[in-house]
Amino acid sequence: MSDTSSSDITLYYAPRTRSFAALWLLEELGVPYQLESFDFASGRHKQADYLALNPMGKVPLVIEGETPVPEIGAMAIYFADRFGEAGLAPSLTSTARPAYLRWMFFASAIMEPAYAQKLFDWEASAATVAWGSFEQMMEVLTEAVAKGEWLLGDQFSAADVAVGNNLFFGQMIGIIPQDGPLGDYVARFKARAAFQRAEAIEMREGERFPMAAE
Ligand SMILES: N[C@@H](CCC(=O)N[C@@H](CS)C(=O)NCC(=O)O)C(=O)O
Repeated sequence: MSDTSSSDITLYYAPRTRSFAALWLLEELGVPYQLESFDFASGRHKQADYLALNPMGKVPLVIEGETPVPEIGAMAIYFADRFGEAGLAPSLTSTARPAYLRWMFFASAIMEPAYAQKLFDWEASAATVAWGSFEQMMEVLTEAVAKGEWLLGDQFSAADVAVGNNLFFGQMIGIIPQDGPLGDYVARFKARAAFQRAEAIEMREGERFPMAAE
């Protein structure tokens, strides 16, 4: 493993994908990075060198030096700690740390499969599957974002990026409401300067790689 003390960060990115979460995270952290943007049609994410770094062949992928950091949750936790001065992660001994980690896992282990259940109309017993149900996920999250400005209260954290990116995406596909506590929370994070910088990059890259005609 190479040393990560001097940072040299590259984000492998494709527009209109979950890569937006990593872009927004890096913009929130305010660290320099290189953007390796590509279109899925190029098959870049299925080439051998890429698969050696992320065997899932998915984006986003961040490389620090020679160290690959795949999976949004892992990169959010790792980089928020790595660049702690940005204030995106409660310290290891903070009483906010368990809630922070809980929301990180909520994004990938509960929201993601709950979205899939809703989109693909899966029948599953809420008591048996790990994510409960889409409705239960929505109820828990709606209540949480109604309580304060951010998931941890006053402190915006990398967990807001992980959960927020899913909500942003969920609004685009019409399964997350535009109004009410969830809509208000989305509006709050969309007003952040880092989100808007990331959105401008996403739009620029989307124009570079337009959606293929059906
Ligand atoms: N669990 C992954 C999900 C990433 C993911 O689903 N990426 C999709 C795009 S939104 C992808 O790369 N799909 C291309 C493919 O699998 O061929 C993460 O958190 O990073």
